[in-house]
Parts: sequence; C-alpha cells; structure tokens
Amino acid sequence: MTEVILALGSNLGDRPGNLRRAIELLGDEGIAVQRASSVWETPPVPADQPPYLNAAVVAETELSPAELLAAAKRIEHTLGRRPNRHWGPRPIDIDILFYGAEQVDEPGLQVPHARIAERAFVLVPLSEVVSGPLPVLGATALTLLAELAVAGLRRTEHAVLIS
Ligand code: A4P
Ligand code: MG
Repeated sequence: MTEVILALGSNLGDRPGNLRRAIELLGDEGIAVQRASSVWETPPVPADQPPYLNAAVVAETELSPAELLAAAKRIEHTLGRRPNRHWGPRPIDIDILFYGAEQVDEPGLQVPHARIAERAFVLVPLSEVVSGPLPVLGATALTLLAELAVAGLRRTEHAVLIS
C-alpha cells in the first residue's frame, strides 16, 4: 500500500457534487481516501473562468503511479471532462501531488506535481491534511505558502543548521 496525496479542483457544474463523486469513484478504482481537507473556494488561474472549489485528499492504493494517473483520467472523463484548453475550466481536475516519497519524471507524469509550490489553491488545502514536512520537497505546506505570499523570501539548501 502506498500513501498518495491528490489535489481536486472543480469550476463547472455542481462543484461540490463533482468533488464528492470524484472521491466515491476513487474508492471504486482502489484508491481509498483516508482524510480530506476543507473545500476551499479559490480565484481561478488564469482569471477568465469561474471560481474553483479546491480540496486535497490523502489516500491509500496498491496502484502504480501510471495506473493511478489512468484512474484519475477515467474519473475526469466520467464526470464530464473533455479535452479543453490548458488550464481551462473543468468539472473536475485530479492531480497527483505525491506518491509516497517517490519521484516520477516520465513524459506524461511528474511527481511530485511540478507546480505545488507556486499555487496557494494547492498549498492551503494541502496544509490541512499534511502538517509536517512534505515528501521529497522537505518543507511544510505552510512554509511554502509563506514563501509564496511574502515576496523576497526563499528557502535555501542551507536548511540544516544542527543534526
Ligand atoms: N501530468 C503530469 N504530471 C501529473 C500529475 N502529477 N498529476 C500530466 C496529474 N497529471 C499530471 O493535465 C495535463 C497533463 O499533465 C495530463 O495529461 C498528465 O499526463 P490535465 O489535468 O489534463 O490539464 P491541466 O489540469 O490543465 O494541466 P495541469 O498541468 O494539471 O495544470 P494545473 O497546474 O493543475 O492547473 N485555478 C484554481 N483556482 N484552482 C485550480 O485547481 N487548476 C488549474 C490547472 C488551473 N487553474 C486553477 C486550477
Ligand atoms: Mg490536472
């Protein structure tokens, strides 16, 4: 069993219903959700689309990273998502933030997700389900959020002062 962390987003149709249904369908695909963040309403990026509801969930699965991505894509399709412009509006988006402590860098899959540290709509829900250091990244979600919010602060590689 591997602990995985997923980000969910919806900005079309029955947004809370889409989030709930996605969690049910994840269970049907062998991705058992253990904990979920609050549901946050977030300003869209880019701005020319409706506001999103975003959440983060912690789940356990026997699926490989590629199988997990395929399951996420199936659920997105079931909930009515069709190919659209990059970062365009969608009934549901399921992103793999973390897969245990593994790093994956393949053509269609990068884990940890490449833009975690740039996005408050990911970091705030994430901070509610993982309070300690994040896998691979090493910083907590709140630390990354502070760096994002306060211009000029940057976490360095000189992080360990005592061991
Ligand atoms: N892909 C690579 N790595 C991953 C991963 N770790 N998890 C590939 C999921 N997918 C991954 O994703 C495009 C391709 O990324 C996939 O085919 C997969 O092979 P997509 O879901 O089809 O399209 P996308 O969501 O537009 O792209 P992406 O890169 O996931 O975008 P982001 O960065 O997730 O941005 N504003 C608010 N407020 N809230 C949001 O949730 N989401 C986005 C999407 C934009 N603006 C938003 C939100
Ligand atoms: Mg996505």
